[in-house]
Amino acid sequence: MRNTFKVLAVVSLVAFLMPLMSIGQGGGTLDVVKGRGKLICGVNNAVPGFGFVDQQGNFSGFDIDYCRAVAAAVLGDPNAVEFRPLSAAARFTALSTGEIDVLSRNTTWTFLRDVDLKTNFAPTTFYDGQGFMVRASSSINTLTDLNGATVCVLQGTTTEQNLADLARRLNITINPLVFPDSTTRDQAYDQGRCDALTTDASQLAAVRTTLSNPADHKILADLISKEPLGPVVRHGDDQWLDIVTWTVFCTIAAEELGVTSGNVGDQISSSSPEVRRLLGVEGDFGTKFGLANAWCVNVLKSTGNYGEIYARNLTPLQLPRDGSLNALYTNGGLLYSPPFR
Ligand SMILES: N[C@@H](CCC(=O)N[C@@H](CS)C(=O)NCC(=O)O)C(=O)O
Repeated sequence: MRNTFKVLAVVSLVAFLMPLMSIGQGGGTLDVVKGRGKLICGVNNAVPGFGFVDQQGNFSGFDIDYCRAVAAAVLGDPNAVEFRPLSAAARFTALSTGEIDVLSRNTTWTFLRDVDLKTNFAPTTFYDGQGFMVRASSSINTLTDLNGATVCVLQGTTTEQNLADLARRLNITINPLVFPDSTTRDQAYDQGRCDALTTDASQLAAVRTTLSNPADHKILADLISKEPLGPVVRHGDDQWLDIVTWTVFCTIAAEELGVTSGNVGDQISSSSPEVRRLLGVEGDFGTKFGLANAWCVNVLKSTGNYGEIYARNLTPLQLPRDGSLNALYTNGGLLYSPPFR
């Protein structure tokens, strides 16, 4: 009798834990998302251009568009997304526990995040680097001038780690003043509690516009790190990683092949073999990973190709694309999709 109870208890515990374990390991995310009818995307809500929510609760930005692109690829609807705002420090726990299906929150691909936190990074969507802002009147002009400086920085970021590395590398003293969110960090800098503010360079110009007197601040020319940003999923679900990966490549390849949100309807009758495979007219590529063959058409109709996503969200921030790492490889940049074949 006792043994029967034990067996029953173990069986019910396993039955209860199995779905959680499979989510924890990332298995079956596609089925979970399809069953739920919406994607849950971990995002930023405080960084204009990348991930931002307005007073009406509308989310916008480059990373937000990649959430919409995945929803369009998987569910055929770019609006079938719940955006889950996450702090920098909380984002990886939210991913590993299955609270979110994908993280799209200006997140840098690093060895430890990939290997130790057991995540997988989709291709880089934005190549960033870490920079500094100081008062225009300050005598800080180069990195070594930061010796003795107090620097405002966000907790749980590569920014915080790179700052410590910089001090070690240059053998100088830097006093970090660490904040849990960028609003309090920026206010502290504005109030003069720090000599410098450091973050991803893509953010610095936007942060400057929010200060009481933007013209009183200058951005140093030096960048101290590589910050390849892109969407992130859990280890252990190759199909889901493939879907997020090729959704990014769909936007990049489309730009290279000249397919846009405006002409995708016409391009379906293109005679180019690769355009035909990209748009699912030939090759049944969608069904190979559990999606409709028009998955990339749905992405392009919703968000447009990479160039359109960039122009809509990042060009207004005065982040020029030409001559940057974020240009297509055909234009001297690093954006390069493997072939659709
Ligand atoms: N790319 C870096 C930094 C990411 C990051 O958190 N950046 C700031 C940009 S200002 C941010 O997201 N701030 C918004 C907030 O946490 O309130 C990383 O992955 O650790």
